[in-house]
Amino acid sequence: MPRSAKRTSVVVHEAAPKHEPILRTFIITLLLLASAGSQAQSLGTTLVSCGGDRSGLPGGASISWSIGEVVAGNGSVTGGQVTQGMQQPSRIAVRLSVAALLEGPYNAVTGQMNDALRSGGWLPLSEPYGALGYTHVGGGGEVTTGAVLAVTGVNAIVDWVFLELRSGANNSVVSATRSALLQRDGDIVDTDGVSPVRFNAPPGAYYIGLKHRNHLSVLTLSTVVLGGTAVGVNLRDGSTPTYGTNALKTINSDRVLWAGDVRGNGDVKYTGGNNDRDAILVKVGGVTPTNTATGYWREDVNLDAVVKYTGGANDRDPILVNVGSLTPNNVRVQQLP
Ligand SMILES: [Ca+2]
Ligand SMILES: [Ca+2]
Ligand SMILES: [Ca+2]
Repeated sequence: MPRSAKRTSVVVHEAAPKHEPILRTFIITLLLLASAGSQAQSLGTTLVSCGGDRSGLPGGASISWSIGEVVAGNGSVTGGQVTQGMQQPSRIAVRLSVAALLEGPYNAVTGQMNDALRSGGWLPLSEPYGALGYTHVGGGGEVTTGAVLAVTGVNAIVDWVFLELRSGANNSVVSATRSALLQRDGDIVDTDGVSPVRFNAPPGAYYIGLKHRNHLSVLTLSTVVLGGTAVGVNLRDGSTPTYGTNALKTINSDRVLWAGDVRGNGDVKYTGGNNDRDAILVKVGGVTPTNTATGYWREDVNLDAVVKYTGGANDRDPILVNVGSLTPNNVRVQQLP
């Protein structure tokens, strides 16, 4: 029995390392390759140098940069931190205070705008323009707070607006955008409800553009030099020339953005293809013109939170008035380059 058991044990040992010759060949090949590599002594001199380039920035400025400096990270010191390497303490920004009026919610008696969207709780905390297809440059996704929308009086928020900085070298080129908030008295403020609007853009000369989701856009005729301290641009009193002809409507001594571009396609149109009137009818159901739709809708031309096709304070009449009540086939075209 013991001899038999020993013989069995030998058989097992012989059968197990079947692939050993292949493995051994592989390891030897690796060693040979490594040996051959270590004997190749033809490495030339390597020069490690600084690198760098110049990159364009929004607004036409440029920045020079290098990769030659070692950044070793932060270190703590008493009362603060030190960072090895160059550092920009904060992002370059310019600030802008635009004043403007929208015709839709404008009240010619008070000279202010209604804030029915806000008081009715319809005004969104997030800016609507990204979702509507407006192209943001640097801006977008702005969010405000319930506390900001709780403010009443002349500084109550009417709606979100869309501001553009266009290149001082070319008024067709949008350098930076921000969604901002419009107060009842026309002040356009940042998402905190009070501050001038901040753009991540270098100081310089810009054309200022203003858009609203159902009014015709407007652009300043001349550039405005912006910097870290807020600069005011008044589009409500006629003191700031605008691009094109009749880009703003005059009511009393005020200038207002033309209401009625429900489709947001750059015109106010009452009849014909893609007109702005039909969109209102569709919104109230398309069949019964006396129906209404409540909420935050682009078809709500006068921003009273109700889309209305007929009857008092309807949203259709301002479109007809703005193309000319006696010339319903006319089209009022947005004045932009
Ligand atoms: Ca104000
Ligand atoms: Ca239109
Ligand atoms: Ca309405």
